[in-house]
Amino acid sequence: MTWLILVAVFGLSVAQHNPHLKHGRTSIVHLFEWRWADIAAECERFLGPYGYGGVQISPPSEHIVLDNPWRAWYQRYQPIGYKLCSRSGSEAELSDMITRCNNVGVNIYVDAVINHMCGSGGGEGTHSSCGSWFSASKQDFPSVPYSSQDFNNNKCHTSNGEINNYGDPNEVRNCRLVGLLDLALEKDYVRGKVAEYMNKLIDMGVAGFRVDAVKHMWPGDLQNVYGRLHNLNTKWFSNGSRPFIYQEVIDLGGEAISAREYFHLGRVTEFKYGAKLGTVIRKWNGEKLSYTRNWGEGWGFMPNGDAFVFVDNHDNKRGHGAGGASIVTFWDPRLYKMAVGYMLAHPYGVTRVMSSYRWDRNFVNGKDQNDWIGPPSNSDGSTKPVTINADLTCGNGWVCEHRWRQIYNMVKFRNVVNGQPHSNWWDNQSNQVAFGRGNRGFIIFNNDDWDLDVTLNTGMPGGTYCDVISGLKENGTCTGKQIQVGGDGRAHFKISSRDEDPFVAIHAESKL
Ligand code: QV4
Ligand code: CA
Repeated sequence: MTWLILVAVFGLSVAQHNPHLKHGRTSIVHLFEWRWADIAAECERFLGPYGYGGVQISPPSEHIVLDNPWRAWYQRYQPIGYKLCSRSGSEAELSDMITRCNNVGVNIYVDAVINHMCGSGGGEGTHSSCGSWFSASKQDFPSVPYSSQDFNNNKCHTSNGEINNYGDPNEVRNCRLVGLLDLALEKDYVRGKVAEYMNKLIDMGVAGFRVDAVKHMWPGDLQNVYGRLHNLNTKWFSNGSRPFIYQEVIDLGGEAISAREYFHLGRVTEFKYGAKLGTVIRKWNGEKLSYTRNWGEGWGFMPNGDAFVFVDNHDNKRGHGAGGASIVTFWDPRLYKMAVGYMLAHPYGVTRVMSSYRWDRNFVNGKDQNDWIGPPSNSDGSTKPVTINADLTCGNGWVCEHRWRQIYNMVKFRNVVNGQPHSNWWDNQSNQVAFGRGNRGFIIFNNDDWDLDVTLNTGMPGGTYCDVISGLKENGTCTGKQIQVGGDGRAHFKISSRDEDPFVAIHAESKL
């Protein structure tokens, strides 16, 4: 009996940590600001065939439309209701996308903005993505409906109603984050409306949620909301599957609120991961790749089973949020490919690959004045479609990091080595390191300014393998470097410090 209760309690607490990825897939990709129609096509033509397990989509809820700055990307983090028409498309297009992605085994995870509505200075009228009327000044959002009683006005005790001191948990949870009208999630009514929104998406077939601004919500309120969520749609998921929940909490240490407070509710974003990996890859603060022998919990990161990891996200790549200085992004492609390769080879955490659009940066005193610029758009403000070039890359200003060979091949690597232990570590006490994943894969990096030339035990069965960084296995032949593994598992590696990509990766399915 006690055992049964323990199972029930423990079962509940771990249920929302499982991303329900299918067909042995292990990574998701954030298709930031993509249109639903483009994501549907991408699931069928690329993500399914290349082994991606899921997509994080931009917030699908009705949002404010900003004129100043013009159609900033962050308008979607200012909901004005829960109708499902947004900059990415209509409810019908959203629904079609969810169905088509699920049908090729690619899950959809929704970015859920439930801490707040639009900014207090958001005005009044119908300048919203579905044209619903709202008034920010009266705190009136009739399409939900929410009225001023549904916001944390009296519960916030700061003079300007905003969060000024991150050292005070009451302030962080009950006051306004950059002026955003803060929902009273302790109210049964508000909890019900938020859960109704999320349940509608679950019933349509999504696999879970990236929950926005979780630091700004009380764990108890979230527990209540998550507890109201339906099981996943049995058309695509097994009976009794709970939605995957990964919660955005920026915890770099030193604040009153810690990531730990949310572990029992779902996974949590580990922001130390990208900040530290960027520092190591850039060789800042005397960091070296050889110090990553105990990467993961050994570096003070959260427990593996709670962690959701990424090299960069839509905020810290453009200086929003916190801890952005060391973050590597597509703007530094050589370092970026190594960082993403390292993340995908390493067993720690559930991994997310970023996919971006390009914008014109304009740094003044180290701050990008154009950090607000939205996705590639037509003059009427509509988002440009993602076009695909013959070499698999994207056009129209879309970067599509997830389509870079070095990155999609490492997504496949992670699938192939899934469940295998971190093994056969080697380093030169500097920035040359190598490690394997049991007998299924092996990766080696040269981030030093001199050449690497070494023979190592890979743990792999003997044979000729194709390096999936410099090329790939195509019709039984290799378009890149070939690596000979002897019957004893040993292989010779040479990586020039001037190579376009100074790392090599082989896995069981790249064997020729
Ligand atoms: C401004 C002033 C306020 C004033 C207000 C008056 O700064 O002092 O009270 O006007 O209305 C935008 C503007 C911001 C503006 C605000 C409200 O940048 O200047 O306030 O709108 O009008 C994104 C952007 C924000 C943007 C917000 C809403 O990053 O710049 O604010 O969307 O459009 C913390 C949090 C963490 C958060 C991170 C950025 O703990 O949760 O900051 N990250 C998530 C998302 C992020 C999003 C939000 C949270 C909010 O990943 O993209 O913020 O939903 O670390
Ligand atoms: Ca709040």
